Parts: sequence; structure tokens; C-alpha cells
Amino acid sequence: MKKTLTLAGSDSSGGAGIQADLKTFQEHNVYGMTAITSIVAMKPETWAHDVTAIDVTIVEKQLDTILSVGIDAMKTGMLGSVDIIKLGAKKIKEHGIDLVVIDPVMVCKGENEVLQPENTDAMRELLLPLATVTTPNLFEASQLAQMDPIQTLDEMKEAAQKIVDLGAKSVVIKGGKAFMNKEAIDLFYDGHEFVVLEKEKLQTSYNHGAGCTFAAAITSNLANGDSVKEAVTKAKDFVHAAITHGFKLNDFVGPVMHGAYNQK
Ligand code: PXL
Repeated sequence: MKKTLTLAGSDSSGGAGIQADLKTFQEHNVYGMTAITSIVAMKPETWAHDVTAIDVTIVEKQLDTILSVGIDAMKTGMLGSVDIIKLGAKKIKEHGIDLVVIDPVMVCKGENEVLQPENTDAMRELLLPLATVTTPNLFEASQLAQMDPIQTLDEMKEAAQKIVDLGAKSVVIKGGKAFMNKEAIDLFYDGHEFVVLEKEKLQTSYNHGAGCTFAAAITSNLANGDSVKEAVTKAKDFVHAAITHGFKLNDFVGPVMHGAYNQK
């Protein structure tokens, strides 16, 4: 049984964060372990997100537990502070972890504020150079590449090149459903070839947790021995099924259905 780690936040509502990661790991038949960096609760009346960072010493204890067991691949998600980002980078290097998916979470869907701008700089400088693959959305890609908002496929390619120049071995930029094109376009780049991954666009807004689920599926596929391109391509099918079966949880949020792919 392959083993995976997610270093990420807890989404109490169950669709994103470590909850999405664990459900996705399970669906891929890998054994998931978690180091929790932050806890997200939502105000019942407004669903405004309330993020509490976990003390870095407690994150380190969790990582030491998991890394004493050993892992085949890992992912990062919401990282509550620069200290946690530094810790993650240090542990990846110390343990020589070579299958690393960096999901550079900066905002939660429906929230406009970047969680902490200083985290973006730390991710760019400390984590990107350690990434087997990083999975920014358009906003995150423009922040990492220090570009204006990305509006065209050419600008997506420019951002992908910059992100690889920053040290990531490969990148998949998620166009998402807001992107101009009529298909849902993701762009994969490994420093050699650009691959445009297209799927029919789903108009549902029940897609909370899609980004975490995509990155966790890539992590699982890498742990199970896939090449990066294969891992990304299969993960896109997995998350497409999950979004197709997204559902209304309450008046504020609709998560993806993490188990949909295997229930087809
Ligand atoms: O979808 C981004 C995200 C990641 N991680 C956690 C979250 C969210 C958004 O709600 O709560 C823990």
C-alpha cells in the first residue's frame, strides 16, 4: 500500500482541505496521513471563513510522526503562516521527498482576500523549487509569476514558463470555468512541452474543494507510479466526475462528490 501525506488546512464543511485529500486518497487506494496547518470554520449566518493557524511546533510534531513512517508522495494545501511554509520546505529537503505536489492555495472560493500576501512570497521562493508539480488556478499563477491577471492562453503559457523558471519541475494551470474558452482548459508544462487539457465545461457552482481534490488525485497517482503527465491527465478525469456530481450542502456551499469517479 502506497502512503501519502497532506500538509494542509482542515475544512470543517468537509469539501476542501484535508477532508477532500483524505477522501480522494481513499478513492485511489493509497493510505493517507495528515499534518494540519490551520483550521477553517465558517460563520453559520454568512459562511464567512474564519482561519486559525496551528502553532508551527505542533505542525512539526505531526510531520515527524508521519515522516517516521515514511511516504511515497505528498501534497501541500493551505499553509497558515510563513513559518509553516519554511518548515514544510525544510522537511521535504531533509527527508529527500521527491514526489511533491504544491497546491498554492491563496484564497478560498467565494472569498476575495488573499489569505496572507507574505505567504505567496514564501511559497514562490521556498516551495516552488521543491515541486514535482504545482497546481495554481489563474489567480494563483499570476501571483506566483508576478504577472497581471491572465486572460489568454498565451499569457497562461508565459506564466507556466515563469513558474518552471522559478524551479517547479512542472506546472498545471487550471483555467477553470471563468476562462474565456468554451472548454474547461488546463495547461500542463514540464519545461519541454505545453499540453492543453480540455474537457467540456460544467456550469455547476457546486464545485467547492475541486482544487484540493485535483491535487490530491495527482499525489495519489504519483504515489502509485504514474508519470507526472499521466497523473495529471487521470486526475482531471477524477475531478471532472467529482464536479459533475457536486451537490448542494446548504444555502452557501456545494462540495464536489469525491467518490463519483469510482461509482460510475
Ligand atoms: O479550496 C481552498 C481551501 C483549501 N483548504 C481549506 C479550505 C479551502 C476553502 O474553503 O477551507 C482548508
